[in-house]
This record gives sequence, C-alpha cells and structure tokens, in this order.
Amino acid sequence: MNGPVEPFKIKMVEHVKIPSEKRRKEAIRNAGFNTFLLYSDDVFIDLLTDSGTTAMSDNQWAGMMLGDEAYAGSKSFYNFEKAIQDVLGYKYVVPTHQGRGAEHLMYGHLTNPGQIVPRNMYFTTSKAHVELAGGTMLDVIIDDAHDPENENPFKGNLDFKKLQNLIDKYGPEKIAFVNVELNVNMSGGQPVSMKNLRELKEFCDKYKLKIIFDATRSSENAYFIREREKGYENTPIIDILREMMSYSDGCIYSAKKDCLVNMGGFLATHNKDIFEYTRGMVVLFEGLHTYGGMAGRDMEAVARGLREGAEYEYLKYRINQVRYLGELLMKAGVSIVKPIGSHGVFIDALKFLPHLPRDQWPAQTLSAAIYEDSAVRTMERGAVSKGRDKETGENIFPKLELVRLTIPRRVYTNTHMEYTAESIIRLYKKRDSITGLKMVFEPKHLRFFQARFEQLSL
Ligand code: PM9
Repeated sequence: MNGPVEPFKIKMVEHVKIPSEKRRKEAIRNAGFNTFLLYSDDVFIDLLTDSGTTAMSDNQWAGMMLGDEAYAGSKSFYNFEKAIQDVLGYKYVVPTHQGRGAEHLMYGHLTNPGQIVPRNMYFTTSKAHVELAGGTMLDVIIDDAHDPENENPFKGNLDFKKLQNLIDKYGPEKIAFVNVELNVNMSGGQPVSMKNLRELKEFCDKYKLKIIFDATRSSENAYFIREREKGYENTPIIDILREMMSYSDGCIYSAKKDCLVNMGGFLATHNKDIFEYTRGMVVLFEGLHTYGGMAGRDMEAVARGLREGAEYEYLKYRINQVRYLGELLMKAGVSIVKPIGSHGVFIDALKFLPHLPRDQWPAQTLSAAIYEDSAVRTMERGAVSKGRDKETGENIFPKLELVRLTIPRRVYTNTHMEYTAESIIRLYKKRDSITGLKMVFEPKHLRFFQARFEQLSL
C-alpha cells in the first residue's frame, strides 16, 4: 500500500485543474514571486497552510445547520465552551474570531512595555502582538531545533539554561510570562515533551512566572507524546491534553488547525483574573463574550471539530500522511527537517540551493520555483518571515531557511502527495539552474504576506 489509509470516505468533491506552463510563469511573476499573492484559481495543490483549509466532517456540517445565531447567550457558545472544558480542562473560555484575536487580548494584557517574553520559538503573529504591546519575544528552544538533521524526538523543548540566563540578565519582574508553543511551527512542527512541560511548571513556580501556551497544534503534539514518551503509549489523547494544559495558566488557540474548521479561535485559562480582564476586552475588539467574532454555526463546528481532532485514529492517519510525503522526498535525497513534523514537511532550502546567498532568499526562491513547475503552492519559512531586528533594522537570517509544504487536514489524497514529491524531485535534479530573488517591496508588518520580489539572472 502506498501511503496511510484514510479513515473517512469522500462525500463531496471540488474540481481543481493544473494551469498551463505559460499561465504558471505569468501568475508567479504577477504575484511578485510571493506565493501569498497568487490567485487560488491558479493553484492546483494548495500547501500554503494548514490554517482554515480543513475539510469538515458530516457531523460538523450538521452542527453548522444547528448554529444558534443569538447575539447573546447562544446555545452554540455553551457547546463550544463545554468542548474546550472537556478536551483541554480549562475552566474559563473567551471566544475570538481567530488565533491572532486571542493573541491580541492575552499577550496585550500580560505584556508591559519593556518586558521580555521567552518562548520556545517565535511565531510571526505571536511575536508581532508582543511587540505591539511594547515587549520583546526571545527564543529559548533547545539548540537541536536549529539543526534540520538532528533527530531529537522532542525538538520543541525549552532549554532551561537559556531561560535562566534571561531571568538572570533581566530579573524575573521583567519577564512578562513564559510562552510555549505546542508543536513548534517555525522549527518544522516539532513537539514538546510532557517531561519538559512538567519541569517548566516547577521552574516557573519558583519565580512566580505565568505560563501561557500557544495550543494551536496541541492535539498533534499530544499524539507525538503518546507515540514517543514512555508511559503514555496507551493514554487517550484527551487525557494527555488535559495533563499538558494543567501545567499552564492559560492558552491562546487558533481553531483553524487542530479543531478542523475554516474559522475560529479562543483563549482559555484556569486563572479568574486573566478571564475577567480578557472577557472585558473582547467586547471592544472581537464581539460579545458569547461569540467573539464567530457566527454561532462556526462555534458549533469548532465544538465538534475539537473532539474529532483529538481522536487517535484520525491523528494517526494525519501524521502518517505528512510522513509519507516527507519519506518520498528523503528517498530522493532532498534534505528536509527531521524528524518529520505533524502539519507539514519542511525543505531545507540552504541545502537545496547552496549556491544562493542568504540575501537572495533561497526559501522564497524555491517556493516560487515549485509553483512554476507544478502549480503546487508552498510557503517560505525563513529570513523573509523572520523580518528585521527591532533595534538595528537589519535583516535577521535565522539558521533555519525552510520551505513549508503544509498539509491541509482531510483534503488531499496520497496521490496528491506523490504529484508534489515528483515536482520537487524534478527541480532538485536541475537545482543549479535556479536563480535567486531580490526584494523590491517590503511592508512594515509581517512582511512575508505582501513582500514582492524580482528574479535575478544567472
Ligand atoms: N498560523 C500558519 O499558516 C496562519 C497564519 S501565518 C501564515 O501556520 C500559531 C502557532 C500559528 C498561527 C497561525 C497563529 C495565528 C498563532 N499561533 O491565523 O490568527 O501557527 O488563526 O492564528 C498560520 P490565526
């Protein structure tokens, strides 16, 4: 059998087509070599992101029809709240339109100007919201995470020495809170171990520091704990999730990933003060505290999707489909981040295009070249995403310069994975002929979304 067997059957299809070579050439140039600026009509297989791109189940669609659209006190909100309480174990829930709405409220509340937010590894929107509140986000992930070849099974873990150094340098009062991303997106979908979370809680209690999770891909992290951490082999995913969350004060959550929906988010907490403050603020920015920017039907879909997304059989298929694509590439000699992560395969662009200097944006270049070859849309996750140093204004060139092939949940078949792998392998064979890019337009915030590039000649 090629690839993992899907634990579902397909009830509805959406037609997609491969644009001609001429159209692909034109489309990527019109988009300034930025895959975010392509029209989706020009895309055959869309691996830009796993965010909001899920296929929902019949159970979720049935829930959509039952959505209660009352402005206040919607029945759907209480189903949403109950699902979060049951699956994650938090008592208090504040709905938001998507993850960054929750980041705005939570990080904005807990960060004072001049404070530091240590996090295993930054995520673009998270870093931007901490900076908007006047803080600085600093990475304290273990060194192994910066090495694509390192096979540590928990490459998302925090390094306590790095955390201690920050506390010694700035003093505990300057640390706003400690932020932990569960399954670290920017390092390749790498999990945090339960042991690391347990030890972090003991560490932070000594300094009375709050711990806030970015729990966006926590169900996928829980799957890895069950697969890799001694003692959890037979533990239900929900029990693993509840134990993970017990080591935090609260979390932000983009429901567009592990909750298997197209839109939604929330923050949740065990802490009454955080709850009271953010519940007060949500009405200013998102909507009333019983909808927070979502329609009733969206909350109903999240409630059902959070439970479905924590089912072991589903997660097993999901993670093995990503692995299937990664293994096809590895077999052909393409360097990818190892171990293969949960939500995507990350190509090491520095190894793929070693002839390009960093300021010719190797990952951006490769992402554009993949589109031009096959109409597969991927995303840069390297120096363009990282942005500039806040103090010096210089470009930051992180060790990881990656192209992310992000797999939407329950959307593509294993044959789509094979088509994608064939395109990348074809390019790999003629990689010396690929030329770099020059950035010609750079927006101030989250530049990777809208930056434009021109192709350099050989
Ligand atoms: N992640 C992703 O594609 C979508 C936006 S950036 C291209 O990976 C984490 C860990 C995320 C995330 C979004 C957000 C923001 C917070 N934390 O997109 O606002 O991966 O729902 O969530 C994206 P929203």
